[in-house]
Amino acid sequence: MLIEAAEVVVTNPDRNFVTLRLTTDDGLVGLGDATLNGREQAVVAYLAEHVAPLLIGRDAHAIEDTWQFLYRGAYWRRGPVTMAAIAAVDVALWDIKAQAAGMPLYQLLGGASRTGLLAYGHASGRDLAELSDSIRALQAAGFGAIRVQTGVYGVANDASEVWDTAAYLRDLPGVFEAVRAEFGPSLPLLHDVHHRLTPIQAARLGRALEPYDLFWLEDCTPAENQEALRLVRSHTTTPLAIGEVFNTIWDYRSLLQEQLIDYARSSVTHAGGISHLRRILDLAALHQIKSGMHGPQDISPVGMAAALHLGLAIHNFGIQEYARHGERTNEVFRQSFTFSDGLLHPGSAPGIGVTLDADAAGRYPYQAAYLPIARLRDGTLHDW
Ligand code: GCO
Ligand code: MG
Repeated sequence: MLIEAAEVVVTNPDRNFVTLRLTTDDGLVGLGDATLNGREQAVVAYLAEHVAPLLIGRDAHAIEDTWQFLYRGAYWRRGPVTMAAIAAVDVALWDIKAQAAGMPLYQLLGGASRTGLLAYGHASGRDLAELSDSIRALQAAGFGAIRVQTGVYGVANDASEVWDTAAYLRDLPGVFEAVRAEFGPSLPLLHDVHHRLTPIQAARLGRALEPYDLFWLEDCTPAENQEALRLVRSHTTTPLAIGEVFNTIWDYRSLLQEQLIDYARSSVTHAGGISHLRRILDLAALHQIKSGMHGPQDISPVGMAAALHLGLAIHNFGIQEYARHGERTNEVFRQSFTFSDGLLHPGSAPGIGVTLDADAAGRYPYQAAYLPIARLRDGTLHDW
């Protein structure tokens, strides 16, 4: 079975998405998500100009050899653009292989290791009243785990935000005290620091939040310097999640081998696809670290579906982020996965279970859009 066509589809139903569509000489169509929020066109060019021409005529079943060909054959390795492009090819080929086998992809990855995947949703609010309403709305929608953000990140609706670390460190414990008082001790609560603290500030926050028993504290400090987490780890037992901006196993090496984190956050879309993220999570499993795959709205339904198939099969699944997509996105991407009683399931459709409606996609052209930035009160640029 040979790859006969490789097309890059860019569409913007509720936000920009980049999708690779591979077609075989047997007429099978595989999809891969290649969306890199704010840098979408870089991946489009990488795929359309440099990868797609090389794929035509290759054996569609040769997933591992194609992965190695794209990783080693490019000479220039790693990085978010390269690994998103490789991920899209990898997932599209796994989609094709599972369709050819007539089974949902998770069956090729070892079969189901659980009945469903615990999902968490995003609650936010500019004050405690708004936050409480947001949490209740997610509970009503069936979520059994909730990410709590307030006053910062997640509610900023302008392109830049003023950030005040001292105020954040002073106020956040009180937010969780109020949430625990209203929603009780057992609701799994998560929080995303979004790379904004120094290691010692992160250590202080982790310790201050211990009474509120978080499921995880995410991106507590920028982790390119993986060793920085040794300081945080030595001061707090609050579970740590890191990795949504990581794209290869090399980004995680110390974090995993020294058990400096509890959850690895990479998505299939940004970490080289199913083939590579599985390697990362197998290394994580050696150190009792679980998955916490990134699942915001800028991971497309194709990337989400791939994450669910992998998450259902691996033993060390932890939790799946599920920000839910808008109506127009669901019009473009027809999905088989389901969400009920707090659990996601990839479904039993052959492949990854997502189809792309090209006509609908064509109705929503690309529009450049960028992530917000944050600045300190004195104007210094800060991590958003
Ligand atoms: C999360 C992430 C996102 C990112 C976004 C970047 O935990 O879901 O931090 O909110 O900001 O995915 O594109
Ligand atoms: Mg995050």
